[in-house]
Amino acid sequence: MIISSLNKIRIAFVALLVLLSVGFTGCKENEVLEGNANNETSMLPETSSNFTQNPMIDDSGFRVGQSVSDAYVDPSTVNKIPAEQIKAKGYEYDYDSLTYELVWSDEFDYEGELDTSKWGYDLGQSGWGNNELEKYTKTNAVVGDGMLTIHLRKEEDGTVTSSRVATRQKGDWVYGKFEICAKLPSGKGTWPAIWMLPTDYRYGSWPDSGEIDIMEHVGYHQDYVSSSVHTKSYNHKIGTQKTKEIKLEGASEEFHVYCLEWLPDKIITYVDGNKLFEFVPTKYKTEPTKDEWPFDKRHHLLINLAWGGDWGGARGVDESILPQEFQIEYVRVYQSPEINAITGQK
Ligand SMILES: [Ca+2]
Repeated sequence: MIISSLNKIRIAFVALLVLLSVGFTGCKENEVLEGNANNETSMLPETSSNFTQNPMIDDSGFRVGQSVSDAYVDPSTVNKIPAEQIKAKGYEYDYDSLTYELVWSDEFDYEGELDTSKWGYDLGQSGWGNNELEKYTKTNAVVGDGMLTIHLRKEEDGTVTSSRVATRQKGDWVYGKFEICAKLPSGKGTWPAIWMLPTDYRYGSWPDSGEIDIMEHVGYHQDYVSSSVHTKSYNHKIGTQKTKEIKLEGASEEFHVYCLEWLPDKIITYVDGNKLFEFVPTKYKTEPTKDEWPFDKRHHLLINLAWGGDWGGARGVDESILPQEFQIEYVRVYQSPEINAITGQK
């Protein structure tokens, strides 16, 4: 998932209008999201002195529902981190002998709504920083038959609805192995994603605190799945994001296991056990800093099915392919005692 610089400028303007119209009243997550369903995304500069009074901030400190990764950032927190601290170096471990223990999972072996002890929702029709067309609701995410199904459908009023779910503040990790078994939707305009965003944005707003895309697929490019990372130095805005795609026959016909292995000095993704993508920051810079490797702070998982948008809708959308489904058989998170021992993680 990406944010264009043009959009950032536009949404900053809209954010100002929202601030003026809403005022500085406190808003709960649902009120904000439902009440601003028709607004554009909003994003304020991370140095804004208005942050602590921003009405878009929910109880967890996030301005949820306003853009793809728009979070409250405490400038004092950002400033405490040395800009030139060397990252992703000096970790010694035997990759081949790493062991992993299951620390979190959802097998979706229940019926009805998502388990809210594990998942939250990002709601609304904000464009999410990517000019996406869908409106996210809670009701488009349904658990049954042993899986989570995200329904993408056109409502009677013409709105195309879907769901975006996240483990933010309920499942947040530094390093680990993440396995998601999923079957993708198909058709021009669909854009399913399995990805991670920083929970605390310690290094600043997107993309400075990082983004890990485990799996993305756009319907007009059927059977090509990709993984990417975004950082301050490597991101879509400046055309330097690190990304790779592979052909995956039957991506929308069968379940495949998408896996992220997040280590203290590299990120690797796999599909069905085959390596898709590898990001080793020291390949690009001898002494990486947070600008190349912000991935030493906790991140959370997101699963969503977008409609249209800068990438998903790059060749238009075909409403005749609706409804579509994005099915997730399970989500499993593992951590390695060996890695935890050398990084001080629990
Ligand atoms: Ca299952």
